[in-house]
Amino acid sequence: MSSENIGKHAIPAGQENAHIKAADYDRLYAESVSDPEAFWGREGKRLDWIKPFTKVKNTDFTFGNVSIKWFEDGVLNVSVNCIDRHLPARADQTAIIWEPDDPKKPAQHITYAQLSENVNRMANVLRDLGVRKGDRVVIYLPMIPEAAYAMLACARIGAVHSIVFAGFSPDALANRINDSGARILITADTAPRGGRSTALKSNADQALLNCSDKVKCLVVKHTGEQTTWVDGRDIDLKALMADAGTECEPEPMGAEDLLFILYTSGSTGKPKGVVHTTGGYLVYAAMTHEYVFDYHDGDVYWCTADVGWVTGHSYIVYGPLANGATTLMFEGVPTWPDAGRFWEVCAKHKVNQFYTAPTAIRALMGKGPEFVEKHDLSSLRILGTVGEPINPEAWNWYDEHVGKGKCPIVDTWWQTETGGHMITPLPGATETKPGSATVPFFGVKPEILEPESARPVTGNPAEGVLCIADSWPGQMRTVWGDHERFMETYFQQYPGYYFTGDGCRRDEDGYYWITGRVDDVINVSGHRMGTAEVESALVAHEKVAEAAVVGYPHPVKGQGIYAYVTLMNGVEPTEELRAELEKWVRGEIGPIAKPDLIQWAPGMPKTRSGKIMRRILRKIAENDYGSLGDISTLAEPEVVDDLIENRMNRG
Ligand code: 6R9
Repeated sequence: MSSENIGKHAIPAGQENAHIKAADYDRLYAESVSDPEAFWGREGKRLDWIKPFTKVKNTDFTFGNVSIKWFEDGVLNVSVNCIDRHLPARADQTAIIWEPDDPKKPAQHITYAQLSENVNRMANVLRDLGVRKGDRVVIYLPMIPEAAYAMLACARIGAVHSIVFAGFSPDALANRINDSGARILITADTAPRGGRSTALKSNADQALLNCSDKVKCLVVKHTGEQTTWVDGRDIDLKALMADAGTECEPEPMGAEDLLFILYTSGSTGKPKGVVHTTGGYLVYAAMTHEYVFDYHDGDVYWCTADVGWVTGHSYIVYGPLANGATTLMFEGVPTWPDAGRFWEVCAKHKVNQFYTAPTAIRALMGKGPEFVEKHDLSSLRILGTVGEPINPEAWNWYDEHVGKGKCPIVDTWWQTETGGHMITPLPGATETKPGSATVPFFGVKPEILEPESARPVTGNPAEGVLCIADSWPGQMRTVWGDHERFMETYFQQYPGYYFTGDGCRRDEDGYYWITGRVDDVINVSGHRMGTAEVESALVAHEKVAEAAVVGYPHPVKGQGIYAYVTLMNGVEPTEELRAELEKWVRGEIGPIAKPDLIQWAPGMPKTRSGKIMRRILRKIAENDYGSLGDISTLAEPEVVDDLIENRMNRG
C-alpha cells in the first residue's frame, strides 16, 4: 500500500493536557535544530547533577575524527537520578510493578523506597566483590526485578553493564563475556516463560567453560529449582544482599563515562558492543519517555520489551525511573495462558501507556478480537509500537480493538545506536498515518540521501537511505574496543552523516516511512539478526560447505530467516539433517536465529569473482523469481534454475 492512499488520522479527543501540542512541537523543533546549545542546555537540567555542566555539545561527524560528547564537564550518577532524588516525594509510590509469568502468582509492587534498598544492597555486594568504576558486569537474567536492580546497582558504583538477552545460547553469552572482559556474570537459576522453563544457570555453566576462570557467577535463586553449583565461583546473590548494607555511596560519574554496552547485530562480522554513556543518554531517555508517551505523574506505564534489548534499557528502566514513573515489568509472553494475557494485565494494573512490537500485534490479531474484548481496557490512553515497520492492517487493528479509536498511536522509529526515539509522533501534537513513524523528535535532523551519489534528496516526496545530519544526546559514542569499526560502520559511506542502515521514504507531507534495512541485517519479530552471523553458525557445522542467508516476508514475524545450504561432498540432504541444522543454529546463537526455511543448494549463484549474488537469493526467497534482473554475469547461470525449482517459499 502506498502512503499516498492513506489519509491522516486526526489526534483523538482528550489530549488537551498533553505535554506537547502541535504549536509547541513546531516551535520547539525549530529551536532544537537551530540552537541545540540552548535547547539541550535547558533539557539537561531535567537531571540532578553533582557538578552541573557548563558545556552542552561537542560533536564531530567527520570520518576519521568522529567524536561525540554531550554535557562533557558535568558530573552525575544515574542511580541517584532514577531513585534517590525521588525519595522525598515518592518513597511509597510504586516504581516497578512486576507481573510474573504465571497469572496465578501474585504481582509485586516495588516502591521507590524498596527499589532503593535493593539496589543499594546489590551495589554493596558488587563493590565488596571488588567491582570498581569502569569494570564490566554481564547480566544474563530473565524479566525479574533483579534485572533492574542489577542495572541500577552497576550504575550506582560506576560499573558498566552489558545485558545478554536470556534467549541467547551459551556460546553467544561466552563471546560477549570475553569481548567485554567482564569478571562478573549475574544470572538466575531458571527462567519461566509461557509456562516453560529455560535453564539459565546451566547455560551460564556451559558459557563459563569458555571464559576466564576469574569470572564469578552471581546467581539469583528465582524459582528455587536445583542447579549445579561450583564452589568458589558461584555465589548466591540474594543471600549476600540480605547481609549487605542498605546504603551504598554513589560513584560520581563524568557525563561521558560509560553506562552500558549492548551487543547488537550488524551487516558484517560478529555483533558489536554499542557503547552508551551517562549524561546524554539519560537526558534523552527521560525526555523521550515523558513526551512520546505523554507520561504524567501517577500514570502506569508498560513496555512489553525484554531488558535484553535496548527498548528495555531505555523504556522499561532508565527513562521511566528517571521520571519517577511507575513502570511495569512482565515476565511472561503475550499468548500464554491465552492470547488475552496482555489485555488481562492492562486491565489488572490499569495501564495507561502500552508499548509493544508489531510482531506481537500481528500474532494476537490472528487469534481474533474476542481475546481483547473480554478485558476492560478503559485505562489505556496511549499506544506505542517499536522494532519494525508496522503494516497498516496491524495498525488499524491496534487502533480499533485495543485503543477503541481513542488512543493516539506512537510508531517510534529508533535503534540500539540511537539510545532513544528518533522519528515518532507525539500524542498531543502529531496527526498519524498508519505505517509511518511520522516526524522527527526534537533535535533530530533526518536526511534522505541518494544511495549511490550520497547526495541529499531535497523536496518531497523523496526516497533513499536514511541518515542523520547532526548529533543528539542519546547517540552511541563508540563500538566497545573498536572506534575504527564505529567510524567505518556509521560515518564512512555517507560523509558528514550518521548512516542508519535503513531505507526510507518521505511523502508529500514530509512524513517519514521506514522501508526496512538496506544492509544485510534482517528483522525477525523486531529482533536484529545479521545474516553473516547465521551463515557463520551454519558453516561451523561439519556437514555444511557453504551457506547464504537472506530475509523473506513472514506474516507474523515481519521477516523470516531463509537459509540456502550447500552440503559437503557426499553428504545426503535429509529431513533429519534439516532438523539437525535448525537445532545447531539455535545452539550456536539462540532460538531467535533458527532458520524458518532451509533450502538445499547444490550451488550458489556467484559472480565470476566468486561473490554470492544475494539479490538473486533474496528474490527467490521472496517467491519473486520472475524478475531476477540481469543474471548474465553469473559464473554458472544454471544454478538459478535449480534454486527456483526447489524454492521453499511458495506463498
Ligand atoms: C529500538 C530497536 C533497529 C532497527 C532499525 C529499523 C527497525 C525499529 C522501527 C523500525 C520501522 C519502526 N525499526 N523501529 N522500523 N519502524 N518504528 O528496535 O532497536 O533492535 O537496534 O533495531 O529496527 O530497521 O534500524 P534495534
